Amino acid sequence: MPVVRPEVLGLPGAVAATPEIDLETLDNPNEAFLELMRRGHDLGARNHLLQRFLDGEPIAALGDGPIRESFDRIGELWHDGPEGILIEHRATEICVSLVIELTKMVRQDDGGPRAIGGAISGDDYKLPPLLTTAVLQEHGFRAVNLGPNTPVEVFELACFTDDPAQRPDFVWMSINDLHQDGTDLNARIVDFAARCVDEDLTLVIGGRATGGLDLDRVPSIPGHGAMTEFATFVEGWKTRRG
Ligand code: B12
Repeated sequence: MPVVRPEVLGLPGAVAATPEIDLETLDNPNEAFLELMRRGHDLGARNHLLQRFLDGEPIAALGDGPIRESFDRIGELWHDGPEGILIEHRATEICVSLVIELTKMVRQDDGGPRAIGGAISGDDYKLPPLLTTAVLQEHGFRAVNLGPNTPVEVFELACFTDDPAQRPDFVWMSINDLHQDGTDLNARIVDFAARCVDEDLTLVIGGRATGGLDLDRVPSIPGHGAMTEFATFVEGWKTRRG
């Protein structure tokens, strides 16, 4: 029997099966995803993303492509009033659950390197840490996400624990809002980065506000503005590590 609505069974279906939106007129698939997100069409957005994932697009490419591009556009709508804010908040929640779902679809490698990270203090953005974690898992890491708004002391605790079994092999920070909360956040991050260099722990930073950090003291710390670039970096890192 034909499956009429695969999404109710938890299966991805063709985007064309989203009858109320004529996505066929949109030749760029990222535009189709934007349209689904703009309308809050969670099942359609899920079908679209899962289908592209199953067709072979890596999570990093989905993050830099449909996800980032749609938020670049949705992020402008608040200028037009509260409806724009509604669309933005709804789209964020839809996308958070989609990225979590993608993370569950990648193979878990029990022997993979351990990675930990999150977004810094004052940075409330959920999607960049979730996407970073998903990309790391897709590349065979055992990745732990500390989520948004993580104080530097928590990174220190997680990374420099005395228990060798708990120490990560790789740490990352997502910096999308370099919020100054009275403490000198920049200096704290740089101190943490210097300690990572001393203890031979790889630290990678990424995100929209990375350029606002003064990293002159730790020039060897890699910074990435996109997930595809980061995915290439982690593959090289794994090869160098052997
Ligand atoms: C959703 C959203 C919010 C939500 C966040 C909800 C949540 N809990 O996640 C809420 C409502 C909280 C919010 C609040 C604010 N926001 Co806001 N927000 C956005 C929006 C629409 C999407 C952000 C997002 O998740 N994008 C999707 C992710 C996947 O893309 P990305 O962030 O670009 O990340 C990519 C890269 O940077 C990189 N990357 C990111 N992190 C990392 C980490 C590593 C390790 C690596 C390797 C790579 C990497 O890879 C990603 C994929 O390519 C953006 C618009 C936009 N253009 O992004 C505005 C936007 C960022 N916000 C903006 C503003 C102004 C604000 C507020 C100040 C508004 C206010 N007046 O209160 C506050 C500040 C909050 C704070 N303290 O941080 C502005 C920032 C302008 C600027 N010059 O910086 C933007 C650009 C909107 C706009 N066009 O005006 N926002």
